[in-house]
Amino acid sequence: MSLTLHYHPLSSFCWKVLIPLYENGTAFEPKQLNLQDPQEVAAFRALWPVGKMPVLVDEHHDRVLAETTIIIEWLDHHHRGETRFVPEDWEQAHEVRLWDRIYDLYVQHPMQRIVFDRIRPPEQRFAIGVAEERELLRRTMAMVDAYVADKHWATGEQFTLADCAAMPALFYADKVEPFEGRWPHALALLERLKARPSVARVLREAEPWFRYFPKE
Ligand SMILES: N[C@@H](CCC(=O)N[C@@H](CS)C(=O)NCC(=O)O)C(=O)O
Repeated sequence: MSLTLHYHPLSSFCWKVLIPLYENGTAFEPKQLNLQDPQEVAAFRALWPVGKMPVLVDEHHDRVLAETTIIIEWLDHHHRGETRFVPEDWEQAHEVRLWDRIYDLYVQHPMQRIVFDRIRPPEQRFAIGVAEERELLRRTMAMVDAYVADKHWATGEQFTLADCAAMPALFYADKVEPFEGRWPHALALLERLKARPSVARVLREAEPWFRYFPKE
């Protein structure tokens, strides 16, 4: 098979790439990574030294692709399907790319740091850092909520790259800073995203792993 995705079903950034693959029914081989296995980690790092999931190997084009946004742009160009993830219109594409960055950098990243702190031994936890990440996450969520108030998908009428970024970001952000009663429009967008078949499939496949999500 031409495409192989190195991933884990619980990983939020892996969801971001699974969504567009499922959206267009793109054929690929899923290779689940076991980060507890040093040999697997070494093999994965030989592929992509940064060591962040997911990584897509495109044999046909002889390319190893990392970084979710770059992977989705690649799929949109080389493995095009009915759903397009980057609009043809330059202004719209610019807006989509902005919100893709906002969801990754200011929703997912603070959320990840808050969650990762939970799995550290208590003496190595970083309370001030976590408080700062929460503050950033809350400020960003207030901005997201106001922006999506009049939108169906993350940036408007078209389901795009920004939605692929929004879904995992909002799903896990809601777990660490519950949206209910604070950010109703973001919550409504999250519910619409969860109902989309490609997203529902990602969530179904992640379900058996949810018990490993570190709660407070
Ligand atoms: N900027 C990267 C972020 C990817 C990322 O943070 N992946 C996490 C999983 S959600 C990861 O690989 N964590 C394992 C590690 O850091 O060792 C992207 O967009 O692909």
